[in-house]
Amino acid sequence: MLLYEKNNHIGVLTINRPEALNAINSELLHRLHDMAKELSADTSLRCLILTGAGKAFVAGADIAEMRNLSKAEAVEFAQLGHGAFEALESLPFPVIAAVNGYALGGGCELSLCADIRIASERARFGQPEVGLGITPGFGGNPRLIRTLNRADAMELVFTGRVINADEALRMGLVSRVVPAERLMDEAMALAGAIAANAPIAVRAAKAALHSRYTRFLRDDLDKESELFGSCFETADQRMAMTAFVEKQPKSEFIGE
Ligand code: DAK
Repeated sequence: MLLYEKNNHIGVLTINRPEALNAINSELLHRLHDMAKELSADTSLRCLILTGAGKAFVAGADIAEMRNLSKAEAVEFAQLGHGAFEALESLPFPVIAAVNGYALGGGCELSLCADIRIASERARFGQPEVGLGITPGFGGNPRLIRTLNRADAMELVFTGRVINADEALRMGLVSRVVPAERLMDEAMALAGAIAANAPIAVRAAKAALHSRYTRFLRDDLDKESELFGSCFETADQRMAMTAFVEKQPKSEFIGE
């Protein structure tokens, strides 16, 4: 599920579940958490690139696994996700997300745990959760509101609209868009520029930049888990997720 390589102080971590467009299930969350702990202890690492195998970065949390969760299980799933994502976000060196394709739902949220996002022109971003009867649950709400301007963050979450790489650039969700075949070279060049700088200074800069960004983030994540749980076991959540898994059209939402 995870592939890892390291060369010249730069690590490349690839989410590798292409048959499900790298959708994140609980096993993958455990592996990501363990991997983040391992990487965090590697004092020779100066930068990490995070990407996805195949045509997706990550197409979201695994809807098939999620659809029958109870409210309590959903809160637990959110907490598992928050733990893994926070471990990645708090790695002591810079992390670049090289977004190669779909970054939807939990995938967009995973990319938000990186310090820098660069996108292939084929990348697509979105938080489609409200169309599945739930809220974003892996930190999308607090991280988007810290990353984008308020109107763009609200519009993305409330509409569930999927945006292309150019629109993501306009919103400041990514810092550059590159041709698909150049994505990993550009990510490597960026990582190389970071890795050529003084590692103690770069780690210190990351800690300084994160200080404000992460203030109150934990409170906001706890609030998100609670609200996320409240959407489960509703008729709308069950209907919308079942429709996705069974490849059927959705019925109208009824607010129950
Ligand atoms: N989950 C599970 N399987 C997925 C998946 C997903 N999110 N996305 C794709 N797949 C699977 C498809 O079911 C299909 O499987 P097979 O039929 O081949 O077995 C395979 O990947 C290929 O997908 P498609 O055939 O659909 O490929 P297309 O190119 O036609 O379409 C697509 C690509 C990305 C437009 C489409 O796959 C799609 O709409 N996927 C779902 C996108 C989505 O809605 N993502 C957001 C998921 S909700 C939480 C924390 C976080 C979250 C939720 C809870 N808690 C704290 C509890 C986050 C929620 C989400 O991420």
